[in-house]
Amino acid sequence: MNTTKKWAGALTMTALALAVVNVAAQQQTSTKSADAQYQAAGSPLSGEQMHQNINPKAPPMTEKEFDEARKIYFERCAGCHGVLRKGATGKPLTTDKTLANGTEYLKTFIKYGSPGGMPNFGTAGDLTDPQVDLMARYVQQEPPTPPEFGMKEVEATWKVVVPVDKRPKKQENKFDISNLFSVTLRDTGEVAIIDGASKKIVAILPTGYAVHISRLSASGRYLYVIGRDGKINLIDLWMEKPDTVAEIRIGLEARSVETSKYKGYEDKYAIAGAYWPPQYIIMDGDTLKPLKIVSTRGVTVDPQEYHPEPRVASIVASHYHPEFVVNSKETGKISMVNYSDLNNLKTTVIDSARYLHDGGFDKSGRYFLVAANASNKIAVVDTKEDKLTAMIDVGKTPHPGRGANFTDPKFGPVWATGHLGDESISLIGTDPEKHPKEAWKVVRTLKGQGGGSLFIKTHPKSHNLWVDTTLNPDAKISQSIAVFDINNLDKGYEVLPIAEWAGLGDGAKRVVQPEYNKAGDEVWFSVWSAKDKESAIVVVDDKTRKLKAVIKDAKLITPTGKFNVYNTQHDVY
Ligand code: DHE
Repeated sequence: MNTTKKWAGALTMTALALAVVNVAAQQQTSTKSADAQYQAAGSPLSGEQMHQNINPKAPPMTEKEFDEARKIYFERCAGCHGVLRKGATGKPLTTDKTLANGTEYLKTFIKYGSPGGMPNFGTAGDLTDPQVDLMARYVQQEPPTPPEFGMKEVEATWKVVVPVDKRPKKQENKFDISNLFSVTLRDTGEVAIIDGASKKIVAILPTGYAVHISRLSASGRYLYVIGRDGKINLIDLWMEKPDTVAEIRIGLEARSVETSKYKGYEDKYAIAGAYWPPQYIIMDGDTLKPLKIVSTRGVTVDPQEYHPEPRVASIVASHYHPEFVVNSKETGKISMVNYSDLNNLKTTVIDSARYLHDGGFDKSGRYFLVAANASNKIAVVDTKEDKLTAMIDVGKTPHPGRGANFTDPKFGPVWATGHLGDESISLIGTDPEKHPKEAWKVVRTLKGQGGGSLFIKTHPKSHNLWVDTTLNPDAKISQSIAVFDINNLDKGYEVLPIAEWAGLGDGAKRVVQPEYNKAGDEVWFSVWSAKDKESAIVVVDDKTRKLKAVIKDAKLITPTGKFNVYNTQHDVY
């Protein structure tokens, strides 16, 4: 840690105002809410050098204590409260607030949690009493600032492993590339490339830490994967054994990557969004050469005030203009970034609501629907007109992944999302021309197994709608999947015991992210356990809903996201 003042060493605590003990919070001893559990994943920033000013009004800490607290903060708290503690899904923890609350009050919150969603870190056994005390003192210090990551730092990480002229001129392997799956092996820092037909692992490639998503170039030749640590691997699927041909780090923490899809720009550009520093970077598509960095720092939609840390959430590529659709979480702004002239960058900024997270296109590919999760809304953007089409109230904390498009027998084309915060599944009408009355309204609400849903999926050739409940606290629910018949939605859902079908030993065995093969006749599910436990991928026959295959391998550690090349390339979901 780079301290600007010397630490005075351990001192006794200064006098502190005793805070009112929140009885409701004390009584709350339940497990973490699905939402809090989801946000609580560790940030790679815990290992970064940071700049720190001491706050003389805060209870003193030794440098060692401070370092330990900082690590805990980035592992457990930053996801909700933000790097600079300005607040996101969690409340702001800036020192004007924390100093006013005082140590005892803060300790109560950290230990017992709150009905508002703060996890009970103490009583749940995640933090010891001394650690609770440590964190209560830490949040009264000024938040340390991680370093910036500008072009100099980005360029220093850029590596072209195989130059473009040394790469294959045509496909050198025999795989059906369009039916390969890129599978995140979250805790080993790898992706597995699995052949959809044989279900064999074709390659396991080292990547950044905990790859979050994979995306394809417009041609389907190049695969881009991004780690939480901001590292992108560009993988050439034409090589005899697909492998990394270029890599780069675009920031210190990141989740999203996308490629240019507009006619004339196929395979030309890639873009990636960072959580820290809050910025996105446009790169050459085939080498990852960094071309342009744009900061997302700015003013929130409501209230209109400056936010220093608007993390870049989902990014998709427009089919109507040479544009990327970049969603900034904390400001609630959707930027349509035109990449036709990078030196004179034109961006249309659309106000929606906070906090923007994940989303996908409607069936036509014209409208992009994105979850504003803390506002319990879906924002709809018309990528042809570059305008906000609608803001739609849905259930609690929508989490669609890319969502699911299908034709409701009564209401016509719809796009659906599940929710982290309740069991509802909202179906939104998406055809303003033939079904204007239903367009951009919730036309139907289904009742699923429970809250904690992360992903929902169907396929144009299927009549099944699959809804996971990965983060539901009830193991029976998190280890199974609900499937609805699209032609008979009133009938309710059938439950398939996916984790049981995997035939694994003990472990969390959370069922996560349905993904179709190219033909749309089978669905893949990850059965996700901890790093030291066995996990698997379960393949279900879409027509019969019966088990088709279980993919197991000692190297298949913590599989989460799976991205079928064709479906990802063509936005089929
Ligand atoms: Fe994700 C998509 C962020 C936790 C698996 N996740 C996304 C996207 C964002 C995001 C911004 C959209 C990218 C896009 O479309 O461009 N995810 C975050 C978080 O900030 C969060 C809440 C906490 C964290 O620390 O990362 C988080 N995500 C998780 C998980 O715990 C999951 C289940 C397991 C994991 O790998 O970490 C997870 N996220 C995924 C997957 C997708 C995703 C599989 C892509 C789904 C798809 O079908 O497109």
